[in-house]
Amino acid sequence: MRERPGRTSLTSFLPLALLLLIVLAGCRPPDAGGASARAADPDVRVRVEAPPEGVVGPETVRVLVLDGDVPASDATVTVTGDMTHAGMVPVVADAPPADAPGAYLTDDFAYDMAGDWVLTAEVTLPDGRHGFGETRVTVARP
Ligand SMILES: [Cu+2]
Repeated sequence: MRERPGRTSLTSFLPLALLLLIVLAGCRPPDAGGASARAADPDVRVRVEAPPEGVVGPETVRVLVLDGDVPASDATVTVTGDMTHAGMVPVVADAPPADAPGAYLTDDFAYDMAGDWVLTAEVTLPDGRHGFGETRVTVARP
């Protein structure tokens, strides 16, 4: 009645692997997965600007978009805030065009928890090309 070592290690590894998969999938919200699955055009350059130290509550996030070297003022821009730990609902806000060519500002974005955040801007140009940019912010309690 000898156990086959190969079989034993496989059956003990499988549940672990499944659990790891589930945990990893949970860390990554479906929105962000879909966004990164779409190809970014290398000409669409996106910079996300927010104070690196935030406070729980409203924040204005600024996004700068270049198409090559030319500011792109007719893009559709969405900013998604994800916390770096699992189980949070992402904060999503539109960023309409702002004060300067190629600049966009969120008008309804707010941090809802203290901790580490990743802000991702998804940009779509009128011709359908995409670009992405991100920045990290540490948010404190007010
Ligand atoms: Cu959180």
